[in-house]
Amino acid sequence: MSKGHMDKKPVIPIKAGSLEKTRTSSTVTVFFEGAVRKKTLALVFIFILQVPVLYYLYTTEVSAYVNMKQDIKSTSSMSSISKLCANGSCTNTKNLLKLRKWAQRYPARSSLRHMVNIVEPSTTAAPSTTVAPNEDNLSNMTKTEQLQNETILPVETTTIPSTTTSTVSSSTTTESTTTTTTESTTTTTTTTTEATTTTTTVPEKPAEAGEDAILPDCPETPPDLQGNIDVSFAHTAPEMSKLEADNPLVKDGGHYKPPYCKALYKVAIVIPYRDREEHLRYFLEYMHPTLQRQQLDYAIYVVNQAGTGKFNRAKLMNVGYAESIKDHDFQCFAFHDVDLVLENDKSIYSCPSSPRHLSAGVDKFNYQLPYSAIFGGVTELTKEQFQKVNGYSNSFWGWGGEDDDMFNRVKFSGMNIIRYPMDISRYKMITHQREKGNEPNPKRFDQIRKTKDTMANDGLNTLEYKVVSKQKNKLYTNVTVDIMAPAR
Ligand code: UD2
Ligand code: MN
Repeated sequence: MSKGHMDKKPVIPIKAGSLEKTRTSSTVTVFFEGAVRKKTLALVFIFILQVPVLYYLYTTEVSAYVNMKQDIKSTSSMSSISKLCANGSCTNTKNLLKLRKWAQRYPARSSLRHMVNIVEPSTTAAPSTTVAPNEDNLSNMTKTEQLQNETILPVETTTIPSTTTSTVSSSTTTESTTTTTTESTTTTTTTTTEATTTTTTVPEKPAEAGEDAILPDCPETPPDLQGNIDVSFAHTAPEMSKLEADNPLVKDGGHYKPPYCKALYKVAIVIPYRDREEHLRYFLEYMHPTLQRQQLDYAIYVVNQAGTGKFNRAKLMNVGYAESIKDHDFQCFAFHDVDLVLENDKSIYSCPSSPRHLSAGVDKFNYQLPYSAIFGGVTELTKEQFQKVNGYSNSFWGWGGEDDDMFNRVKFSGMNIIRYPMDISRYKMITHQREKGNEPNPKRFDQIRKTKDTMANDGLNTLEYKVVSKQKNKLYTNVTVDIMAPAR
């Protein structure tokens, strides 16, 4: 086909007025056309009206939501979450979970914990306030341990009052009172003097804040446990200021609570003490992080024997118990030599249903039990168990025997001691000489033979002491105490 032929388009004739005719031919159509026009106008009008409304919604609600999501997703805008939650818009579970995650990632940010506390009450059911004892499996015990669980007849029931006959001279301290002790205590005082501003008046009754109620329970198995801990005393123990900086969440008398869950155990760590300043710093260096990983609500009490008389480890334990329960509602007590450092954090300081001997394996004894009935080093008893045995004896002056007497008390009260498996019960002991004033107690063998007869009238119910000073340092509560020691 030629090009000219292709360009010729057919012309369709239109009759004049035909379209007009079609449009106006029906009154019905006209009516509808009008209606449609009006409707369109109305729709257009409505649409126009929607614009500012939609714009308003977008700029406020939608963008806020988008921003919030971005903020929460972002790993660098903690302040955004803070703002979101602080103004009350962070109330749904997802955001809370995010917030909690954040808070866990940055435990040092007390503001985050504070926010969790503020936001959570409305969304989290309050968990029960009772402390569940850990189920300990006796089958975990070795043969030697089982041997020592032979049944011993319980002693006659004795009424043990929970109060002591202590005389608390003062709740605040002056430097001069503590410097009257030994040279090394003076060094400790340097630390406590630095912390003078944190010294607080010790309340008569435990002041338990209700803040715990809003946190979920911590898990039975703490997630951050690492198992074996590399403990060494080859280096010089860090200065107290460094230890304080390393443990920012420990405060107010060496007290720590897990920030984002409610601890299952409230534990007082009671340390009998005199003139072991470097040991204490090693202890704090290793034990604070370990106890934090164990997610315990714990505080450390260093019970410092004043003066130079004969040392009495057991009586100091009783004082630590009596003083700690004035401060907090502790349910569990770990009686702990200052020179023992735990080497496996799976040995959780949770009081079980039976008194527990924690330091079964000590490097000094080749990580073997020296004898099956040993109950020295580190032990744990619940408040009820400790009251049941009337605490420790107050009458063991000098080295030895007080631990065996406690073993007898437990047995004569109808209880057995238990232990963790030997691969977990591992401690390193700081090497030391025996101090003057802690010479072996020659009466100890005779005393141990009589536990059954003496325990009812020698212990918590006959405890007398005088608090020289009680100071809440950052990493531990120092109780310097006059226990009326005979001269060495
Ligand atoms: C064993 C026991 C210990 C205790 C002692 C006998 C183990 C692992 N250890 O330890 O629990 O029964 O025999 O009394 O089973 N202390 C001071 N300053 C002193 C003297 C003692 O702070 O001047 C404290 C300190 O906490 C020390 C503890 O008392 O760790 C026990 O004294 P030790 O270490 O001299 O006795 P040791 O190692 O023979
Ligand atoms: Mn020792």
